[in-house]
Amino acid sequence: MSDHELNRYLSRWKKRVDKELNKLIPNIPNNKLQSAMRYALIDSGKRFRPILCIASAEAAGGAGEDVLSFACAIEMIHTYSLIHDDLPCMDNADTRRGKPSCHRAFGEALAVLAGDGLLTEAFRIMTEVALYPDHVRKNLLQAVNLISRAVGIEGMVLGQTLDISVTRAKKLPLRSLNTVNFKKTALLISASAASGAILVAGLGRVSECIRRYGENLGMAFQLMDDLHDIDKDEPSIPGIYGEKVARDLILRYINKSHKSLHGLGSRAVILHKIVDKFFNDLQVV
Ligand code: GRG
Repeated sequence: MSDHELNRYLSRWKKRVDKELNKLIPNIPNNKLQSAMRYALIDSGKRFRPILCIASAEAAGGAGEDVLSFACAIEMIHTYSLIHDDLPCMDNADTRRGKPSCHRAFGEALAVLAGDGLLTEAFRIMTEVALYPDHVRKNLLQAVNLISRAVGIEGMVLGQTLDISVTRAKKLPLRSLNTVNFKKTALLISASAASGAILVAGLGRVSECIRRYGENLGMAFQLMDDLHDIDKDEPSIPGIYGEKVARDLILRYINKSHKSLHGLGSRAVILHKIVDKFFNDLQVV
């Protein structure tokens, strides 16, 4: 697969995800809650996590369309985390996805509720059996359980809690920073990929390879983000241990991500290409 073909693949699925999200959270006049949800969600973001879910479903022998609603629900969870992360009581960010953050545009109370709404609606969509064909329905429970664990009190919510508590510490062990990255970012990316495979093929060797692929990709993803935005007030691996340590770690995670897919052969070509693109685009080396 050429780079051009991968770009076409990514842009085709991004459009498909955007169209579906637009249907799932419709524009209802005079509905402030839904307007705030749509403001944060619609026409923004790379759609990295839903596309990973779709590409993984295909790598596991299924059809991307069959997991589309589930993939959109994952994007809704991701968007909720961004809205809440930007709040004054968290990162206090004025902008997100190239425009004023949700609380800047709609006020704090509505932004909190928009995040709550996106999170809750995501679980409704993941479990709305009418949205899925029979062979996917039977795997919904396993996939939803994986996503819940990834974003819950042992996953992203705990990661964010740890992140807040380490913010004032000066020198943190690498292991603690890795734990924050793992919980805050890598678990959802890993679960996005693995859920696609679980939905079409059930739990098993293939979904396990893809889960590990996503875990390593997720760790590299967070380190890349830190590398491009070294914030002196925020403890991060490149900030505390230097860019070289971060770059070396990214290379190790990228290699492990590729290696995790070895058992899948040519079915995993798009998953490999996604790592390469992500790696090249950010010009790590
Ligand atoms: C508030 C419970 C709670 C959790 C927040 C994920 C997170 C935890 C906060 C977001 C802040 C952040 C920079 C997290 C690191 C992960 C990351 C790089 C998110 C941005 O994801 P992209 O690059 O963004 O996929 P787009 O906008 O393209 O979707």
